[in-house]
Amino acid sequence: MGQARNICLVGHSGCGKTTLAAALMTKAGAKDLAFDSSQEEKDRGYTIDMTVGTFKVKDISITLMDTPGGDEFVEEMYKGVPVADLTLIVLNAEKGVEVSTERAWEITGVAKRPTAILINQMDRENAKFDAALTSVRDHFDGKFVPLQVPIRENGDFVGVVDLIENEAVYFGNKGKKDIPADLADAVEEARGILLEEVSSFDDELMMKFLEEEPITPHELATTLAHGLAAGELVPVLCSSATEGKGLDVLLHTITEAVEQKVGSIDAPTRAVAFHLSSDPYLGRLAFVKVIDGTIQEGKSLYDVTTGTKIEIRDIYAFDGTKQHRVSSAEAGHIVALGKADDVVLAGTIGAERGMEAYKMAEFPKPVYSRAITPKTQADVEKMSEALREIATTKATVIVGRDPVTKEMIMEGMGDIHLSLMIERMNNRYNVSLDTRRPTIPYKETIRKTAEARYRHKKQSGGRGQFGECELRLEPFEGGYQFLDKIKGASIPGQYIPGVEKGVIEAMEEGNLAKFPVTNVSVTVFDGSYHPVDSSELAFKMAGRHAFRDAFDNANPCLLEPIMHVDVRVPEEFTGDIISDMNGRRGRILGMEPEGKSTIVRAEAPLTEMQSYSLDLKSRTQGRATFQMAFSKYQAVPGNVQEKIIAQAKQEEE
Ligand SMILES: Nc1nc2c(ncn2[C@@H]2O[C@H](COP(=O)(O)OP(=O)(O)O)[C@@H](O)[C@H]2O)c(=O)[nH]1
Ligand SMILES: [Mg+2]
Repeated sequence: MGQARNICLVGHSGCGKTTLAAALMTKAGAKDLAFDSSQEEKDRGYTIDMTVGTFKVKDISITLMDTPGGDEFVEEMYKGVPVADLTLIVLNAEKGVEVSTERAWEITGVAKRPTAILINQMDRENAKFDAALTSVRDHFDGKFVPLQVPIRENGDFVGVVDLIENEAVYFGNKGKKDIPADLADAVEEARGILLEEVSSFDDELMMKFLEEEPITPHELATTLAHGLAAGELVPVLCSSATEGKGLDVLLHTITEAVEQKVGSIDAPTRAVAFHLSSDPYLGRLAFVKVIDGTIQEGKSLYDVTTGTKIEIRDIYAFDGTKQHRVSSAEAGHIVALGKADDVVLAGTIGAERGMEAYKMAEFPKPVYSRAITPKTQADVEKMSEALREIATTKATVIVGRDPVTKEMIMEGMGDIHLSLMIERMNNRYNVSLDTRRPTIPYKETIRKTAEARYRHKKQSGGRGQFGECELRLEPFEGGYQFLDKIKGASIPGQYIPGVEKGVIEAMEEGNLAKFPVTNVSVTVFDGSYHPVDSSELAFKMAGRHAFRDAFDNANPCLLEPIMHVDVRVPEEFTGDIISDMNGRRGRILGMEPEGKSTIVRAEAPLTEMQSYSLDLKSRTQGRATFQMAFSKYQAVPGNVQEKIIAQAKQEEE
C-alpha cells in the first residue's frame, strides 16, 4: 500500500477546514466528494461529523480527517487527533485565534502531538497573516515557526516567500522570482526566527547558526521535521482554500516534513477504531487506523480488552471520500470496516486477546441532559434502536433511565448537540421525541431517630386480618438496612419478611414529596400477632404504616444531587464565574492556573446547573468550558425544600 500520512483538520467553525479538504482532494483528482453530506449538515451548512477521505500525492496516501469546529461537537477532534501524524489547526486570516482554536490547541498542544498551523482565507480583504500569528503567540505557549511570508499585490494573495528555500514562489505557474523589496525586512526577521528555533533542535546546526555559517535548506528541513515529530516545533503556513493557493507548499510540507511513526508490518495485527459512523448505504462503518501488521479480509481479530471476536468482512479504502473494497490494509493506513457491529468506539482490535490497547484521548463527559419521551406508540418501538445507534457511535451522547425519576435521559454537550441528535433520529429512523428539562431526582431522608407502633386489624365477615409491629428509624449513611430485633416471639419469624416488604414499599415514596427514601436503618423490635388472623400481608400493612408514622417524627428532609464542576475559564472571566457560582448555591473548592486559563473547581446543586452550558457560553462568549459529574446527595436548604414540596403537591393535583 506504500506510505501514508494521516492529517486531522481542526479549528473554529467557518475557518475553511472542509473547503480545504475538498480543495486538496479535488486537486489530486478525486471526484464526487461527499463532505457535510448528512441531512442535518446539509440543512445547516456546517460540519457535524468527522469525514474521512484519502488522496495520493506522488506515492503517498494522504488521509484527511475533517472535523467540525462547533464546540458541542468537540468529540470528533478527540477521535482524529490521537491517530493523526499531523494535526493541522486552521485559522481564518481575518480573525486569528477563535474559541475552538483554543480547544484544538488544548487537545494537541498539551499532548505535544505534531501540530502545524495554517492561516487560511489569505485572499480576503482584511486578511492579516502577522496579526493572526501574533494572536497565536498571545494565546498559546509554543514554538511557532512561520515557514512562509505571504505576498500580496493590490489586495490579492499572489504568492509566498518560502523561508526554507529563501525564495519567492508565485501562484499559477508564474514561477520563482526574487523576494519583493518591500518584504525584505519582514522576510529577514521571519527567517531569523526560523533559523534560531529550528537550530535549537540540533547541536551541530546550533553551532552553525551561532557562528553564522550558511545553513542549507536540506539541513533546515530535516531538523524541522524532527522538531515537528517531537511536537515541539509548530510550523505556520498560509493558504486560500477557495482560490486553491498555498496547497502545493502545504502538501510538500506534509509529505516531506511529517514523519510517520508506524509499527512493523510484520508484527501481529493491531488497529484502533477511532470513529464509527452509520452510512446510509453500507450501514455501520468502523474507521480504523492500523497500528501494527496488516488487517486482512476474512481473518478474524479480537477486541483486545473485552476479548470479543471480530470478523473482518469488508474493508474499504477511500478514493476521495468514496469507499472502495480492498482486501487488506497495512500499518499506518486508515480504512473503514463494514459489518463490524461489535467494534466499539476507541477500542483496539488485534490478533490476540489481551494485547496492549492503543491510547486514545479521553473523551469529554456530557454536561447537559434532557428527558425524552416518544411522541406516539409507533415511536416507542423504533426509539430504542435509534438511540442505541446514536449512543454507540457518539462518545458524548449517553442515554439511560434515571433510577429515581424513571425518566429516559439523553445526555450530551449542549442544547444544539442534543436537538441535532434528536433531529437526526427523526431524519434517519423516523422517530419523533419530545424533550423537557429532567425532573431532579431528589430523595428523602431522616435526621433523627424516631419510633412508631402500628396495628393493622380488620374484621370483615370471615377470616380477619391482624398484624402489629413497632419500628425504630435511625439515620444511616449506608443507604438502607433492616434489622430484626424481636425478643421472645411477639412477631413469629415467618411474618418478619412481610414487615420488611411494607417498609420497602413505604420507602419508594416518602411522605414529604413522594421521592424515594434513603439513608435509614429500620429496626423491628416489638409487635403482636393473632394465631388465626395474622398473615404476611397483614404485617406488610403494619410495616408500611409504622414506617410512615415514624418517618414523620424523624425530622425528615429532602436531599438533592450535588455536582462536582470544573470550569476552565480565561483569566479575565474568573471573578465573574465565581460570583455566578455563588449565586447558584455553589461552593468554590479551589482554583488552579492552567496555561492562560484558570480551572475553577466547585460544587453546586444539579437544579442550579441544568442550563449552565447555555449560561456559561453567553457569559464568556463561549470561551469557557466545563465538566460536571455527580458528586453526592446533600440536604436541601429549608426555604428551597418548602418550594419543592409545594410544587410536588401542585403537580399531583
Ligand atoms: N474567501 C475565502 N473563503 C473561504 C476560504 N475557505 C473557506 N471559505 C469560506 O468559508 C466558509 C466556511 O468554510 P468551511 O470550509 O465550511 O469551514 P469549516 O467550518 O472550517 O469547515 C464557506 O463559505 C467557504 O466558502 C478561503 O480560503 N477564502
Ligand atoms: Mg467543516
